[in-house]
Amino acid sequence: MKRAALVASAMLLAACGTVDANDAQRSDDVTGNLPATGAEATARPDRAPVETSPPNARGQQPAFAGQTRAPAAEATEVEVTAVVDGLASAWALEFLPDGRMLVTEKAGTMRILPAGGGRGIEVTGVPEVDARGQGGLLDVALSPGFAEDRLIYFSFSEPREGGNGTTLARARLSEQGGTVALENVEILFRQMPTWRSTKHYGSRIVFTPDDKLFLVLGERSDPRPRVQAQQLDSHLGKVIRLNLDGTVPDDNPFVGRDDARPEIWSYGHRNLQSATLDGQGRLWTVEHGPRGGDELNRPEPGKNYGWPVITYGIDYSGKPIGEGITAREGMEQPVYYWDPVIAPSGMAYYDADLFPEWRGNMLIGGLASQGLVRLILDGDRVTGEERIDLGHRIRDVKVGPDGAVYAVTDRSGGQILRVAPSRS
Ligand SMILES: [Ca+2]
Ligand SMILES: [Ca+2]
Repeated sequence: MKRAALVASAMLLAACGTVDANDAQRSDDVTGNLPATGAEATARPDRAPVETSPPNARGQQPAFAGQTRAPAAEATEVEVTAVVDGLASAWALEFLPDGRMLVTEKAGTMRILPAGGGRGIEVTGVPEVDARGQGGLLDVALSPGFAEDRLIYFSFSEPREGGNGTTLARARLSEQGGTVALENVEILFRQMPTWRSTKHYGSRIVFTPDDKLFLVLGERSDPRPRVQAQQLDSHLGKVIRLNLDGTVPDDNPFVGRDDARPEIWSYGHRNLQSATLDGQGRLWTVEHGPRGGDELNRPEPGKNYGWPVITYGIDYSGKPIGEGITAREGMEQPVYYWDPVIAPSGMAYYDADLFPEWRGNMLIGGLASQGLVRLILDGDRVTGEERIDLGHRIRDVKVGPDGAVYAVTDRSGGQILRVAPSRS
């Protein structure tokens, strides 16, 4: 019997700079059959969950089996290489069609990085951002027609009269003679109301195959704006759906209602910082919950995801959130939740060839959890979870053109880590 357990050793072959060695080895004790290829093959229902710490919220029960602490997935042996370093609190990563990387940094810079490393070229013309607290230059995404239109979409904490707010813009990425500039910067959407806060801006931008976009947003955190996550006349704590030019699609769920903002797709969210489409083109999100309440959802039009009326976990003060309830009629349950939290960042749906056993899985960056969270899905249920320790707070996750997974580390001296199957 071949030992199925593989050691998740992160072999750090730094192409530039150094990476903290991660010599923590995970042992596991399973001696079952080796799986065939395929996403379902690494789900191991016989296993204990990866999370072994006690939950923050004692006494809360999941609404259904498998809603939290799914069985540990088959561990993956990976090799981690730092391909870029020296970034300053990078927030988002996208690959350009030629393989270079487009990166945002929180303080308000955007860079194009050569695939081989180095700090690359700074993009000029980025609007002013409010980089205090959790704010700054946030997500970036390439237009679906980028090869022809050279448009990029980006979100940022916009300084405004009376406060700030998350704003979505697009611009043409104009490159000539070794310089790159944003031209024709167009504001497409402003989250309203403007608020005085430095927290919970969201955000991620996701394009759909039918030429729409989702922008996922936070609820600005404080008790006063927080309740607006339940209000349809506010953009706080919402998933927003727009046409590519920023106008409102006719088939959005609240179009035509006087008491609702028409951009809203779903509501009752806390601070959404992860979003991606699955293989069927459906939106999935992960939001930062309270202490012990991070959650995975598949937001559907017009539905209420509960915050702050229902939630798992407790307030960071240790008190219950609201009435301390986890379920209510008319409010959606998360597909999955984490207590303790992972502190999610970017996420990616894996459909490449380099990790055949990961196809159909969700990969979520973790700030507090300092690595990748890999979720195995069976239909719309989570059946397995793996933690891939990268030893750093992870701010964004992308699947590269080579099928490797690229993870962006947070804070100064930030790196882009390439995660590939171990060659051993
Ligand atoms: Ca992005
Ligand atoms: Ca919820």
